[in-house]
Amino acid sequence: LLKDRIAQTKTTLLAHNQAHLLAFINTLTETEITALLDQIEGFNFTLIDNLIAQYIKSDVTFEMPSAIDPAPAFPLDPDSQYQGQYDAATRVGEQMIRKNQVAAFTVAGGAGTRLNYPGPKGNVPATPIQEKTLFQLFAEGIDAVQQQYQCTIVWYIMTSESNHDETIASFEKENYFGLKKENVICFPQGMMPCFAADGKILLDQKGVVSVSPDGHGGSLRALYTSGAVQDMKARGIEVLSYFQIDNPIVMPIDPRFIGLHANAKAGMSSKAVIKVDPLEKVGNFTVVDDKITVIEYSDLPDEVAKEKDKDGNYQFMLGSIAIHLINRTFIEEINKGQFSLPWHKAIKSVPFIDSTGKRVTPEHPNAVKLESFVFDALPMSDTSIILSIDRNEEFAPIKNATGVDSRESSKQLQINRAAKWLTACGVTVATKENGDADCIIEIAPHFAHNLATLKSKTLKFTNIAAGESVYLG
Ligand code: UD2
Repeated sequence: LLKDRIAQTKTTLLAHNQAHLLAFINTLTETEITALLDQIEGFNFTLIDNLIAQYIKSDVTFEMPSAIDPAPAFPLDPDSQYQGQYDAATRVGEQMIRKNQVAAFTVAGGAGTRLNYPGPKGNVPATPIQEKTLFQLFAEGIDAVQQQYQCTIVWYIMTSESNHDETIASFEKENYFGLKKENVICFPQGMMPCFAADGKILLDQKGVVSVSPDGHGGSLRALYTSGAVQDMKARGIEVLSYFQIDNPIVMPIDPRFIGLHANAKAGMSSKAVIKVDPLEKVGNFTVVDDKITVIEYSDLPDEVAKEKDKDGNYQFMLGSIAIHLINRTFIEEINKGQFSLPWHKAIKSVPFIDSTGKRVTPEHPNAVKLESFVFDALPMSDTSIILSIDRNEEFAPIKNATGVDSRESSKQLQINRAAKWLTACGVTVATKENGDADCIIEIAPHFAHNLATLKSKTLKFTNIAAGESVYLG
């Protein structure tokens, strides 16, 4: 039987110019051979051939649309008319939350190579005093919403092959951080083979093909194939609140955003920040063919990014911080329609087995990884809204080991937000000349997950002096 499988796989691989994947089969045990065949049989070689032609062998460049317009957004500072809309939307969102129609969804399948942290990024200690992990922080944030609205918030988490078991183990070890185990659902995303520049798939070991996660865009298929969407349907969940694992101050569930999205009958929506400058490295919200479309910073020519309107203001200042709402029915519809997202190419250093069977760890980028991006699904939605938000309130990413977007910079942003909330409650907080809080503050989501909740608390102090450490938990 095994011989037959090997022969069949060989024929397929020869037809697709990938026969080298079985080059070391004679050195493998039967179990290793079976695992290798399982892996290879899982690939769609017709798709892979197309990808190699389109993305690896050709010098693919982004095709700039012939016309792009700035995207409209609900403003950060509403006038009285918008305020009325916002208040009504908040009531709608709260109603949906109370009816258990909203779930949280975290994409946590990335390799996190820039952070250089072993294991799931959700285990990174993130908060300034208690060093709570990202998983714990989100769990507490989700539970705070459950308490506030006396509801159930199911939490879907997309992992990848390389961190799925460890993610589950982290939740098991910590007793799901107080959440009910049946309401935390982890599922792995799809994997893509890694390619050499000539289109040959790389071997990671003699019996293991080199693969990497297929990008956060893979979530739209993985939600469907894993059964998560069916689970949502069974529980009456209509909307997923999508956020990345790397942003500790994200609002896991935002009633106003949910209400604006629902009232507009949108399929997929986004939050946006005003970029700090036109070339900031985040996706750009634009309108292409009447559809909200994100163009990655690397694809938007600098001269377009810097275009000004007739009043002299930069036109394309709405940046994507990867916070979305996605309807269950939208995911069902696109999957029934055999959707495909464009692939984006990343050139990386990937260890491989060379033709002599030696494992090489290259010093320079040698491989192509292909990823799809979730925001590329936005134009598939008939309607899509954008809500402008204050980055100081909702965006403190942890991406790098040091410097910009590191744990350190994120902690300062977390402290600054806590200081701002406390100041709004009448507390005097020591501040540095550059505006940063000159103390260490951490507010646990269980204590207050937003300013309104903090305002309802009786605080036992009116002042935080320079160098002081205050934990509200
Ligand atoms: C992303 C956005 C950028 C901006 C920024 C905000 C892209 C291409 N760019 O940049 O426009 O919004 O975030 O912080 O998205 N992930 C998976 N599976 C994968 C790959 C990634 O789950 O296969 C998760 C990963 O765990 C993380 C998130 O997606 O939570 C972001 O991934 P990234 O580091 O590739 O995106 P980044 O920071 O370059």
